[in-house]
Amino acid sequence: GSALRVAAVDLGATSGRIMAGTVSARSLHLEEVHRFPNGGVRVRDGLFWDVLGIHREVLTGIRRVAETGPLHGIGIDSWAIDYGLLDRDGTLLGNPYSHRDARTDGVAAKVAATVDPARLYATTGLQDLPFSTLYQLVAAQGTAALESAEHLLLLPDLLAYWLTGTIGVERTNASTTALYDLTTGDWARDLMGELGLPWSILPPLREPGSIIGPVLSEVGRHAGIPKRVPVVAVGSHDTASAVVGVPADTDRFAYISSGTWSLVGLELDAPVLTEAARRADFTNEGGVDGTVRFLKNVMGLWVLSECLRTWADQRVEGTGLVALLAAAEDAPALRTVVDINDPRLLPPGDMPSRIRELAAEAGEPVPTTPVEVTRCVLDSLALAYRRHLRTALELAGREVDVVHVVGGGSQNHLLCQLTADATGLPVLAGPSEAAALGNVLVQARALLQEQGSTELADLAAMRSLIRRTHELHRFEPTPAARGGADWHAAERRVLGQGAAS
Ligand code: ADP
Ligand code: LRH
Repeated sequence: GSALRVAAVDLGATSGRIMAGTVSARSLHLEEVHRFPNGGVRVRDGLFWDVLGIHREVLTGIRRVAETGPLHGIGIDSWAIDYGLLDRDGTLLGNPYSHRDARTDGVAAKVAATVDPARLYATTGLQDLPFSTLYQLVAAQGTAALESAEHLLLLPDLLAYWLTGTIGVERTNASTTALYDLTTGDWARDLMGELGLPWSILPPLREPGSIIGPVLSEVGRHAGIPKRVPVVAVGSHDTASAVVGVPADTDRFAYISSGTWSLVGLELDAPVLTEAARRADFTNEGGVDGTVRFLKNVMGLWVLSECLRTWADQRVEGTGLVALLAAAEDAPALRTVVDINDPRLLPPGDMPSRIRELAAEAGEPVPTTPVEVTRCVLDSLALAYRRHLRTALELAGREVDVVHVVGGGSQNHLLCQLTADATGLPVLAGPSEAAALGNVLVQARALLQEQGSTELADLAAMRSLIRRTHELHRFEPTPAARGGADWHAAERRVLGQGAAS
C-alpha cells in the first residue's frame, strides 16, 4: 500500500517534540517539525506544568506536519503520573502539578499507615515512587479542585480531550498511577475507596491502538489542522512508546530508556510480584500488546541537566553539554560515586552542591570542578544501571546478551561506554527518538488495521522495521587488561553508603 504519514507528539519533561512519521512496508522515516523546551513553572510554593503552553505548542507542531504533507493520524505520549482534573463542564481545574512538587513529601508514610505496602504492591505492582498519582491525590484531599472534580485525565489524555472532546485514560499510562490494579486490568477502586478518594473521577480505560476520535471541527479550524483527522491512542506513557521503539532482534535484551529519567529493565510477558521484587522496589508497568515493563526508575540525566542549568545561572564558563562530556571522558574513572537515587536529587535546585554534599557524607572525594561533578554523575548513573539490571535479571529469572539504550541519552557516548563497562554487556545505542517511533508505529498499525491490512502485526515486526531503517552505535565493555575500571569495588562503596533506593 501507499505510505502513511502521521504526527507523533512526544512530550518529555525536558522538551516536547512533534514529528512527522512516514511508514510503508519497507520504510520508516521520522522528521522533527517542532521542538520546544519544557520544564516546571514555580508559582509561589507550587511547581506546575504550563499545560496551556504545551497545548499551543502541540497545535503548532501538528499544523506544521499538516502543512508539509498528508496527515493520516495524530498520537500523543508524555511523561507519566501527572494529571489534570476537569469539573462537570469539562473545564480544567487549575494547572497540573509537577511530580517534583513538594506537596507529596511524607504522604507515602501516611498512606502506609492505612494500606499495607505489601497489599499496595500486590495490587499496583509498582515501585514506591513518592510522587505517584495516588499520593498526589491523597495530598490534594480537601482541596476545592479535587472536591469539584468530575474527571481525572493523565496529560496525554487531557491533550487528546482538547483535540477530540473525548474522555478516557489510556491503559499503559493508567498503569503508572498506582490507581490501577494490574491483576484485574481495571482501576483499583477499592483501594481508592479505603483512602477516601473519589474513584468516580476515573474515566473509562482505552487501549493503545484504538481510535480516540476525530479532531473536532472547531478545534481544527482554529488551529489549521485538517478536518476529521483521527487521534489514535498510542502507548501514551512515553516509556511504553520508547520500549516499542527499542530495535531489538531477540528477546534476550534489556533496555535503558534514557531521558530526564532513566528507566532500566526488561520486557516480560507477565508481572513479577514476588516479595523479593517488592523489597527490591521494582515496577511492573503495562506495555503495548499486553507486555509488562519490569523496570526501575533511576534519577537519570535530570541530575546532569539541573547541574548545567545551575552553572549557566552562575555564569560558569565552559559548561555546555558537549564540552563537558568531552572533558569528562578524560577525567579519572570512578573517583567519586554517590547514590544517584537519593531523594534529595528529585526536586529542582542547585544540583552541584547536592552532589558535593552526598559525596562528603559518604566519605568520597568531593568533586569540585564542573568536569569532576559531571564525571561523578555519569559514573554513578552507570553504577546504578549495573546494579538494577542485575537485580531485574535475578528477579525475573532471565539472561540477556545486550543492553539497548534509547532516548536523548543514547547520544551521550561516554555514558553508553560506561554502561557497557559497568554491566559487562554490549550496549546498542539509538534511536534517540525511540518514543516517537513507537508512537508512529502503533498509530500506523491501527490505521492499517482499519484498511484491513495486517502489516506491523506485532512488536517484533515493528522493531525489525526500526532496525532496518535506523543506525545504531555499538559499545563493547572495556576489558580489564585495557584499563577497565573496577566497577565491583565501586558498587561496594555505594552500597556501603546505605544505597537502598
Ligand atoms: P525527555 O524525553 O525526558 O525530555 P530526552 O529523551 O529528550 O528527554 O533526553 C534528554 C537528555 O538527552 C538531555 O538531558 C541530555 O542529557 C541528553 N542529550 C540530548 N542531546 C544530546 C547530545 N547531543 N549529546 C549527549 N546527550 C544529549
Ligand atoms: C519518563 C517518565 C517515567 C516516569 C516519569 C514520571 O519520561 O514517564 O517513565 O516514571 O516520567
